[in-house]
Amino acid sequence: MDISHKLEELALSLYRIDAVKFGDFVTKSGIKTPVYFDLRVIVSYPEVMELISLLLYDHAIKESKFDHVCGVPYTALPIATLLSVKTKKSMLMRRKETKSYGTKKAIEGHYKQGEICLIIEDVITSGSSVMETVADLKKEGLKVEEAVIILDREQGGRQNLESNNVHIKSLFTMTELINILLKNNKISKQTGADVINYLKNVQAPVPVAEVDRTLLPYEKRAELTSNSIAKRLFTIMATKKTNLCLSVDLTSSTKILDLVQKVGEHVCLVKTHIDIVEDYTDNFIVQLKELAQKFNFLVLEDRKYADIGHTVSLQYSKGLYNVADWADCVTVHSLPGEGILKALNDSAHSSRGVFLLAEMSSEGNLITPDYTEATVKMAAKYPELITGFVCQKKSTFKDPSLIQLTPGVQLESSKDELGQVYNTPEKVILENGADVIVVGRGIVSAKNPEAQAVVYKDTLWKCYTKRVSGKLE
Ligand code: 5BU
Repeated sequence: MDISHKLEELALSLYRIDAVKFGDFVTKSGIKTPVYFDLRVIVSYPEVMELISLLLYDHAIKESKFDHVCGVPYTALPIATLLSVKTKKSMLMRRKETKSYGTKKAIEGHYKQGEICLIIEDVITSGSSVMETVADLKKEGLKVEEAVIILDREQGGRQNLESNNVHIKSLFTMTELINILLKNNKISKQTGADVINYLKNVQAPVPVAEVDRTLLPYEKRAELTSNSIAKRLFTIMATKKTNLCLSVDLTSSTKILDLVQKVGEHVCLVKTHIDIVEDYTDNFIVQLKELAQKFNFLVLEDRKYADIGHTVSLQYSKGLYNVADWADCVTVHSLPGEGILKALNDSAHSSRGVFLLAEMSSEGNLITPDYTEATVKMAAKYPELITGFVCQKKSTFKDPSLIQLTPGVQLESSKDELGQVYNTPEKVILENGADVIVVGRGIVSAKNPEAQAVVYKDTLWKCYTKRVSGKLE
């Protein structure tokens, strides 16, 4: 077929069915635009859908090698379907909605690792929607080398995608489309000039290349954080060469101080449950803080606050323990909503931090993926307060300035009789993204806790250095 003739026919059809509009609009990437392309309407025009799929096939796909097609949700899905049928290649579908249950897959369809998937998209501006689909497909072990597009708005999307090794073929650039409409007197010279001028001046923001937080060394991450405790903790870890947090779950203050005296030099953080101490006195805290000073570690009170903001601010700064006075950081549940963070933000002084609980280590806990995601979002509003998350998975958050504190760790995988689940240092650091590793009974109940703390410290640090070297096999 005569491709240029068919392309002209398509351009005019798109104009006729209002898939290309001229006026004042804002794109998905937040850019003001005098021209808007909305292909959602094509489902009402089967002849236009057929023409698009024929042109994509002839112009862009015939020569390509691939095993699957995947449309970027949602507008490109019907086109991808037509192309799947035409090429007799299977289709994959990416779920766009947040997954409510852990078992729901991001990619639907049958595929094998290493197979090649071709992306179909209607319009690219920054290229970020295509990149999201590419990222999900790559997570499944699929190869993605090429995307075929109906319209390239010429605002940086092509360059962004090419720099991520996704090659682009498009039916039209915006300039080509405008020229066809001008030639056929569908738009005025002024409108055409406005659009061309706009394209020259307005480029889509380049999506920031995503850094894998777990590959950055602690000292680099110390520079990125807005929370003073995270900065100190990253720095302590880097200088003392330890990412071990001792969870000192003993009920006698003398035993706690005795143990901390022995292992203080090997840890970056000591985690307390102050309400289990049977002989609490203010002097106990004075001595604990002296050890913290001497050995250069921070103190985390694992209080897991979970009440309304007003109550939590009282629990935090009043009462027998006056936690606000001495704990460098505390653990907090997101369950009651943002008020709990507002309360702590107001009552904590500037050199304090919060670890927000995004996941738990215990078997059968009721935290869902949606809860975790909402927790991470909530934290983003309080960068100066939040030190990091208590969580179990690398994918839980991306921000390299925050710290992943992971409990449930022993040298061998196991469980206790009350549902605590233990993973190994290798698993939590190399696979699950842990930055600070909480060990309680693994050290506290050992015959020689000091020697055992050294074993943990060395093993954990080895895993961390392997991780940041990037040489994971
Ligand atoms: P263990 O002896 O290593 O099992 O102690 C783990 C500590 O971490 C203990 O103080 C718990 O209260 C704490 N913890 C946990 O184990 N799992 C979690 O998800 C959270 C805290 Br949050």
